[in-house]
Amino acid sequence: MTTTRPALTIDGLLAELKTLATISEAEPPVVTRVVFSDADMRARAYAKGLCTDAGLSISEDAIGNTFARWQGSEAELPPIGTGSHIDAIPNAGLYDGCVGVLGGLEAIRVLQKLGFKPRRSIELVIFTAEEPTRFGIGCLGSRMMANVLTPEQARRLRDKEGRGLEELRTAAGFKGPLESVAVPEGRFHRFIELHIEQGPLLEQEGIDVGLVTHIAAPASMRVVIEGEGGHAGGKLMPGRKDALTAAAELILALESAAKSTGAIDTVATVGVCEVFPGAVNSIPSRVRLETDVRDIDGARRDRVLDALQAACDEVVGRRGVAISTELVNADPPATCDLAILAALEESAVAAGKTYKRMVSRAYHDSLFMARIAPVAMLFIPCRGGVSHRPDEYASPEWIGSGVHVLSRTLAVLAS
Ligand code: HGY
Ligand code: MN
Ligand code: MN
Repeated sequence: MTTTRPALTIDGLLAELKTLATISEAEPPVVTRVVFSDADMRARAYAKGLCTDAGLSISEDAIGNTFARWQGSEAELPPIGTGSHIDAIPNAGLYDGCVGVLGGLEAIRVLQKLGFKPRRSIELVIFTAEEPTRFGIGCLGSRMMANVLTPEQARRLRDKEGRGLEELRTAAGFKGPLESVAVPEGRFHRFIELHIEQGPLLEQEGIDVGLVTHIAAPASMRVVIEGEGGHAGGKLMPGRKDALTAAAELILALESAAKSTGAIDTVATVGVCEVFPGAVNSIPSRVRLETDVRDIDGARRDRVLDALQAACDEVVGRRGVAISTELVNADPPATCDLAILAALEESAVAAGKTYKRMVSRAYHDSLFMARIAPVAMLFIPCRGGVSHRPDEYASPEWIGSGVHVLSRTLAVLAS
C-alpha cells in the first residue's frame, strides 16, 4: 500500500487518553475503573461516542464486550480485530489497555483520513473486565468469548460484597443469555492488540516497538487460613493458632519457590491479604490470600503452585490451623501468529521504526483471543517499565510509533 501519509499528529488521541483518565473512581491522576462501576459505565459511553463519531457501528454482547465495526467492502468476511480494555485496577495509570483501545481507534481514523477502503471489515474490541479486581479472575470478557469460562462458571462469580455477576451485569444494562457470548473460531480473521510493554526492555534498549511472540501463562490460587483468634493480651504465645503468622510463612514460601526455579521468567505475587477481624488487639482468626503465579513455561509455573500447596500442608501440621486452597485459573501460555508478526515487522520497517521480538510477561485479552483466532501483540515502551501505578507513562513518540505500525498492519491485513 503506497500512500502519502499525513503527518501523524496524535494530539487528538493524547487528549482523548487524558479525558478518559478523568473518568475514574479515584482523584486524578489516579485511575481506578472497576468493571460495572459507575466510572466503567461512563468510560464505556465515552469510548463508544468516539467510535460513533468515527462512523463505526457499535454492538455489545451479554457481558459487555463492545465491538465497533468499520464495514469492509466484503462485509461477509471475518473481520480483522484490534482492541484491548479500559477497565483499570485500583491506583492505576492511564495507558494500560487504553492505548490499545483509543490507539486502535486512532489507527482506524488514520486509515480513514488516507482514504483507505478495507476489503475485510476492521473491528475495534473493548473487552469487559480484563482486570481481575472485581471477580478475582482476569480477562473475563475474552475468556468467555473463547468459552474458556463457561456461562455456568461465570454465574458462580461473586465480588467481595457477595454480589453475583448476573446481578451486576444486568444492573449495568447487559442482558441476554451468557451462552451468547462465546464466539466460534473464525469469528475474527486475525487479531492484533496494541499495549504498553509493562516492562523496562524497550525503553532500556531504545527500541520503538515490541513484536510479542508469546504471552505468559497466568495462574491464580486463593488460599484461606482459619486459625482460632482471641485476645491479643490474654492469649499467651504457646498454643496460639494465629492465621496471619501462618499466612506470612506461606507468602515467603511462595516467593522462595518462584526464585528457586532457576528461570528469570517465573514470577509470583501475593497482591491481596485480607485479615479478619482486622483489629489491632485481636489475634487474626482468618486470612484470605490471592496469589498470582506466572511463567512462559506452564509446567514450571505449575511446580510453583505445587510448592505452595506443599507449604500449606506443612503449616497445617505444624501450626494446627486449617487451610483451604482454590485454583481460580491456570491458563496455558499463548503463541502469537508468525504471519501477523511478519506483517508487523514489515510495517515497522516501512514506518522506519526499530523493533524487537519479545515475550509478554503480563497477560492480556490476546491470551484468550489466541484460542479462537491467529493473534499478535504490538508493544510500545513505558517509562521505567512502570505500570499498574498512577505514574505509568508512555510518550507521544512511543504512542505515535505504535499507532503508525498498527495502522499500516491493519491496512495490509484488511486489504
Ligand atoms: O495482570 C496483568 O498481567 C494484566 O495487566 N491484567
Ligand atoms: Mn493491567
Ligand atoms: Mn492491560
